[in-house]
Amino acid sequence: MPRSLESYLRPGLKATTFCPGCGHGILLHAVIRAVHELGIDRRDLLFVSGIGCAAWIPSPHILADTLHTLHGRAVAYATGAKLANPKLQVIVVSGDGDLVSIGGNHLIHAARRGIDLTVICANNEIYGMTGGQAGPTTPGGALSATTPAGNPHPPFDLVRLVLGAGAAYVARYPVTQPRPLTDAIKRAIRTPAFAFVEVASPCPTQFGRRNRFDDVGALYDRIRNLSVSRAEAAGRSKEELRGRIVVGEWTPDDLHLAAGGPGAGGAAC
Ligand SMILES: Cc1ncc(C[n+]2csc(CCOP(=O)(O)OP(=O)(O)O)c2C)c(N)n1
Ligand code: SF4
Ligand SMILES: [Mg+2]
Repeated sequence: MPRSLESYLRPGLKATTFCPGCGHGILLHAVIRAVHELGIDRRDLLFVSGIGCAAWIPSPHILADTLHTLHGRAVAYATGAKLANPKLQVIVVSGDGDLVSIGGNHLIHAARRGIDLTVICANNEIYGMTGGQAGPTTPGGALSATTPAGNPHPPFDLVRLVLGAGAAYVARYPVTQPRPLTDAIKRAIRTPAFAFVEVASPCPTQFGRRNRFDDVGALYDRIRNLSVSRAEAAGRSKEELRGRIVVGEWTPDDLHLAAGGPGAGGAAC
């Protein structure tokens, strides 16, 4: 991280909480850079997270107000904070399990109500912190602690889920595209309504090892190779897009389009 951004880290931090190769560290950098480039006064910022490895992105790392809350309840706490102090720039950063599994109802109803929140979902396609259980974003066929014979269920397409629920701005980028990811976070923060950014963030320890990506580089190559832009996706059939990560930005006008997320609709492993 460049020296100019170091002031965003809490003094006394000796080490990151993440395993070597975890994508969440890259996302931490993107969030800090976005806030820095927008020039937001740190006293106007509140980060909210639930429980999980991703929930450690803001707290204990970022030197700003942070609410590290209960598993699945980050969006509920964020809603309360925003209602109590509408001037606050409230940014939720949490995991796919936290936001979409146990917290799924809070997510879709906050989108439906149009609450002015920015929600950043670190999607590593698994419950990382608790030992690699499958969740609603785990690709079909993927191996996990709870699907040793392969996940029989298709994952949610988070872009379509949140857009369908009423979000004003939705984006999806992998951590392998840090610049477009940072710009998307900036646009989400600037959106004066419910905005959501899904971030494909590899988990080498729980997803990678179980799915035979012993080499961290190969796990990043997987995300890189699966990613296709909206423009590239436009000319491809549903079958061709199965398991691909369609990246880009969406608004309510795009609701009729199929998006296609990490592992969406089929085996990506
Ligand atoms: C009410 C409740 N249920 C279950 C848990 C256990 N738990 C903690 S974190 C977690 C999953 C986290 O997964 P995710 O949000 O995807 O974050 P990751 O660790 O993958 O980044 C679970 C099931 C809990 N702490 N509280
Ligand atoms: S278990 Fe996975 S998500 Fe958690 S810190 Fe390690 S690599 Fe990252
Ligand atoms: Mg996860």
